[in-house]
Amino acid sequence: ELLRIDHVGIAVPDLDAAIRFYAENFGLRCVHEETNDEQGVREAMLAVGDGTGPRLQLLAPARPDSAIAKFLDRSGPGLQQLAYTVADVEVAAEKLRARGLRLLYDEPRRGTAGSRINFVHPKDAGGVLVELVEPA
Ligand code: CMX
Repeated sequence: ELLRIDHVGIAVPDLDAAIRFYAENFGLRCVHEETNDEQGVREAMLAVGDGTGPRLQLLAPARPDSAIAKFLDRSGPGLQQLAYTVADVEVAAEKLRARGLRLLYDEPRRGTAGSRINFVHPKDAGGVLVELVEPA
């Protein structure tokens, strides 16, 4: 059901500073930026190379009670999530639930650029927060 790696998410304290850092040091281009109020994040998608492969997602807290703010408080900046593209997030989530993994949401929520998303709890996925992304 997992089609490919969609993106890798990195928690950062300051989105604009991080976009600059990746542009100046690694030559990565910012191809999308948005604020997701429900998730409490400001985020940017960076293209790697010709832009056809997985992207790098920078995630900064938009409010202090958000998942990213909590992650930064506990762990500091760094890898926060690994996201896979799926064709149908409800089908993929149901299959994982049936295998005993905890999904964070009963129903998909809105992710980047109108995608539909859900997450596997990191404690059920070897310490990795796994995101399922059904693109818009
Ligand atoms: N990766 C790996 N482990 C993580 C983790 C992460 N991102 N976040 C928390 N954990 C670990 C903690 O270290 C902790 O481990 P210990 O018990 O060994 O100390 C444990 O998980 C805590 O689990 P919890 O108390 O159930 O949950 P938290 O309050 O820490 O929240 C999580 C964790 C995953 C439920 C929360 O971050 C969440 O709801 N994430 C989904 C939403 C999200 O990440 N949104 C931002 C991105 C938006 C987007 O991608 O569009």
